[in-house]
Amino acid sequence: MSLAIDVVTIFPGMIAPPVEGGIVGRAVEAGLVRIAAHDLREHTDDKHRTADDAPFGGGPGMVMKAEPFFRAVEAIGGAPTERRAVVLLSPRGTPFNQDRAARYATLDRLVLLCGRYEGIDERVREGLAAEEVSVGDFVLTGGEVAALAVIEATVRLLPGALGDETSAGADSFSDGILDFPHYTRPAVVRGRAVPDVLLSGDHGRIRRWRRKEALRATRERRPELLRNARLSPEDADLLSEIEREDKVLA
Ligand code: J9Q
Repeated sequence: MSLAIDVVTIFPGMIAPPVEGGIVGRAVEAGLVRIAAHDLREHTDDKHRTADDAPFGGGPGMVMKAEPFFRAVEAIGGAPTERRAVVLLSPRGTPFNQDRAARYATLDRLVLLCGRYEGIDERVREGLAAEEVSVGDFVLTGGEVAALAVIEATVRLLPGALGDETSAGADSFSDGILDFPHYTRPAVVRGRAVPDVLLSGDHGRIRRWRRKEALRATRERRPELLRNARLSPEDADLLSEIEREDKVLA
């Protein structure tokens, strides 16, 4: 069975063109996924199609009203037996990551709710048992760009989405650490040479060097990832080497 993705937004035009091209567009054409953007304002009930209102308790900004989201999700429908997640994009959410993308890729339906920065009435999250998800610690005006990130990360994991050449399993993050650095021709650029090992033809040494540089980058830039990474005994050796090198330089 294929995945259905439904996006609820006041800006459906922000979703359509990005999902028409690239890997996602090809997956749609191949029938691996169906993507629909639904205009939240179609589910408002006044002549101005009002989707937001002032916050109870006062303060600046506007809060998105609950009832249009409930109606939009009811209109999307779906079989009672389908495996579904409702996801609310918000900077208050738990961090989106590759494990979550892999889970979404196993579902029958993914419903993405886009609000504006000030937020959506909390009763939407409660009433729809929505997972509140963040794609990073920065301020967006609305959830649409965050929803596109979730769509791309999820769809490329669907079997067949990447074609035969590439496998999602070989990607950065598939084992929870950062990727190694990459080089292509020419061998010298503006006086900067490619690391010798990559020209050696010794595939054992190359593999070990790449793994070490992936671990080094992770340790320097994202040390918190090493806590949960799937590390082998060789990885532990490489990390010890890196630590010894650091001490020599210090
Ligand atoms: C809706 N900043 O930010 C990071 N992940 C999601 C968001 C977000 C935002 C504003 C509105 C989502």
